[in-house]
Amino acid sequence: MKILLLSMPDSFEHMPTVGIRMPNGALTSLAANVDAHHRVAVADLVLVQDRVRPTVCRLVGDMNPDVVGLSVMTFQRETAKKIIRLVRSLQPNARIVVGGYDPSLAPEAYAVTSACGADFIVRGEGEQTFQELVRALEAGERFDGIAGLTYRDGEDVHRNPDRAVNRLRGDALRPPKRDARVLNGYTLLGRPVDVIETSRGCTFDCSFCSIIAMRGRNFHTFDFERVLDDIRDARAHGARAIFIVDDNITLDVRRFEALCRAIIEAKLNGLHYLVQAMTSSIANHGTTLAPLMRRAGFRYVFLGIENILEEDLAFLRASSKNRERKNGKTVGNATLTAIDHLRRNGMYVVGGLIVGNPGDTRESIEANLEFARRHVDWPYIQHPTPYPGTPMTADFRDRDLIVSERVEEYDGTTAVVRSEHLSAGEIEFQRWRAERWMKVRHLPAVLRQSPLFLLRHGRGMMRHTFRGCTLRTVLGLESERAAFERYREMRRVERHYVDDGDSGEVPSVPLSVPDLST
Ligand code: B12
Ligand code: SF4
Repeated sequence: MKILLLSMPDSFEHMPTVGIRMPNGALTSLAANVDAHHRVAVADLVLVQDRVRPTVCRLVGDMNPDVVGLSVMTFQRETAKKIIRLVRSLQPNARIVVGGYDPSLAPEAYAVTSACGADFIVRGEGEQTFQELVRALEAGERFDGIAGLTYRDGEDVHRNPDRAVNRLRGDALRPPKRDARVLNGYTLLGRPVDVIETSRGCTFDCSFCSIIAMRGRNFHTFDFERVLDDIRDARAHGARAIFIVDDNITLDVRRFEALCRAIIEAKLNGLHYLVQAMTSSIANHGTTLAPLMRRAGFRYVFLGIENILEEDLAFLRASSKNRERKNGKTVGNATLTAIDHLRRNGMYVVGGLIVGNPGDTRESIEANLEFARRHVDWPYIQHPTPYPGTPMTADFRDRDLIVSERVEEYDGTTAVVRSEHLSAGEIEFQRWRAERWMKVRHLPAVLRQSPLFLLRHGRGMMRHTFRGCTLRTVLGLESERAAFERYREMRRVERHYVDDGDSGEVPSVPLSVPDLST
């Protein structure tokens, strides 16, 4: 069968495509794990953000796919629906499959109408479910035995039982098939970038995170041989930077240290690595871990600081992963020690913070912003976002603090919830105004690492960072609020990655769609 797999073009404020265009790791893994005789093409639409419609038309026209699969996050839902509608108009017989976080956690949103609904929803991990689905489609068999699948049959929707998570041992999953990609141009500040995985899952239960609703609390690892081969393959396909997309690689610190050693021994430490990490693991093991990470080639570490105030950490259920321990005793918050270990070993800290929680005031947000100004290299400050299925969403709903149900705004930097003291707009304004200048301060570091990139794209990066501002704003002739409103309007307009052909706009689907789980 001919299979076209697409990831959505939507990006958010901290991922300007001028500097960052990451591949979607799910699609190459799905491509590798269907039976070998199928023809699979993978297209990451973030690479063609300004020409989504012609690209999809060309791909569908060239390939005449039997199956089109879409990988979707929640804030990309509306774009996904437009693309489904477009594909249906071009290739009415193609079967449409959706997967990823949003279809898994809000399957009801994808099966409402035949015009923009999907035929199949793959919930949770996708490789095996998709493999079995493609087999069934090819053989004309029934779908009722395929775990993890929701499917439409006429007007009926069937939800098969969940699939158990993959334990990743041995040959459970074939490594990603990067040759299936039909678009190129992945970049991280001028370096060709790729993604790899070494493990899946996490055993914590932070209230804002989608992982637990997606797959439960568990942690499974790939063998190092597979990981090293995967890195070699990414390098052979041109990558010079590798983003390790594990949910939480720092859960098992001894394993992470061994992985660093394996990377060094395999002489794969000439690449630049980026990773997400818990502050507690880095703080409590930094003396041995951080130097090893540096020798292995780690450059940027995304630290899940979440918030510097205990009350907010408790709300986010992120206190335990941010604790520093000495001699078996908790001695306080781990963040500063973790930052110190990383920086002393020449790594940059991407500071993940979440501001705008229910109890937040102007002062508590400012305390977090001031912390970011002083201690992180690149701010990654977000607002709490009520993604489907997370405990935090239920909490915000109970307190009646959600102000927007338009999921296309659920990108993390658009405030869609208010606090008990501040409006959503005020929260976003406060963050936006402060964060732009923090990003400017990192430019000398970018210049040192990627001088050519900065020469070529520095203006574009600045234009993105200060979107909405004009000369009048810089000269103080208009208020920053005016610039902020202009920025929000630009953001609203740029969310329309696909013109819809007919009405131009697709109305948001209300979250209270009927339960289709029978
Ligand atoms: C890597 C990553 C990124 C990377 C790369 C994203 C990319 N290009 O894919 C970067 C850093 C760019 C990123 C950014 C963002 N991310 Co992100 N990211 C992740 C992370 C860490 C791992 C995802 C991954 O690659 N896993 C490995 C692959 C193999 O697994 P997978 O994606 O789950 O795919 C499997 C299944 O979902 C399924 N599947 C997926 N797609 C499809 C498609 C089909 C057809 C089928 C059949 C199956 C299927 O099968 C796959 C294989 O088993 C997750 C989870 C986490 N711990 O935080 C968050 C996560 C996906 N990100 C999230 C979010 C919100 C974002 C941001 C909006 C903001 C933010 N919080 O940072 C931005 C926006 C991105 C943008 N386009 O601008 C949320 C999504 C929540 C939701 N409900 O939508 C997650 C879950 C984190 C969270 N906060 O809970 N992200
Ligand atoms: S530690 Fe990270 S991956 Fe684990 S639940 Fe918390 S945010 Fe999610």
